[in-house]
Amino acid sequence: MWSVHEYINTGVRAVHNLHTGRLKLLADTEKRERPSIKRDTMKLLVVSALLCGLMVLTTAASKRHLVKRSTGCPFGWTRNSDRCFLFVPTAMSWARAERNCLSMGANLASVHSSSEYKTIQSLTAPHGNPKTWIGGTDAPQEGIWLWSDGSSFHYSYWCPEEPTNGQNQHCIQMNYGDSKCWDDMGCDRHLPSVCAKKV
Ligand SMILES: [Ca+2]
Ligand SMILES: [Ca+2]
Repeated sequence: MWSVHEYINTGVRAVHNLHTGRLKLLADTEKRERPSIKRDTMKLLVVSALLCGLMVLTTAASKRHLVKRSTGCPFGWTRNSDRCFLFVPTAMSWARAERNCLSMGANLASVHSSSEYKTIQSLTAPHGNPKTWIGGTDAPQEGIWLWSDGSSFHYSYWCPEEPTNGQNQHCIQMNYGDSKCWDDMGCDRHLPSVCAKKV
């Protein structure tokens, strides 16, 4: 018959044979193993915590990525290729319309292809296709048309006989006439507008 003893505050443990009275120290191996087990447990906890942290960060990053990929544009803006477009129904002069676009990190829309023009027209359609400012102007020099966003002016959709520069017309309104084409118009006329900015 054996009895296990632990001597208080010594950490020494022994087995006591009740028949023979022999004491056998047995604590050495166990005493050495216990701190090791504690260290392993701590390591496991730390590694688990790090893994949890990484999973949280990875999940958050992937969610941000998904949000960016799914919208690409601010709420209410419409994406076409690498740009976002916004129809602004409030009637303003061309310069105020440009300044309003600038306040949103955009410019009045430039147009570089018929498909782009169709996209912009689709934004004005729900409002009845009103005459609307886009970003073309020849105000700096008559007859040299520029886009306010600095991009190249290589595509145009002028109406027949336009631009006329009648009475110093230096800004482009779209949706003009039955063909909903472009016309040069006095820049102080108050019209809705379309803003555009890069994604
Ligand atoms: Ca002009
Ligand atoms: Ca004109």
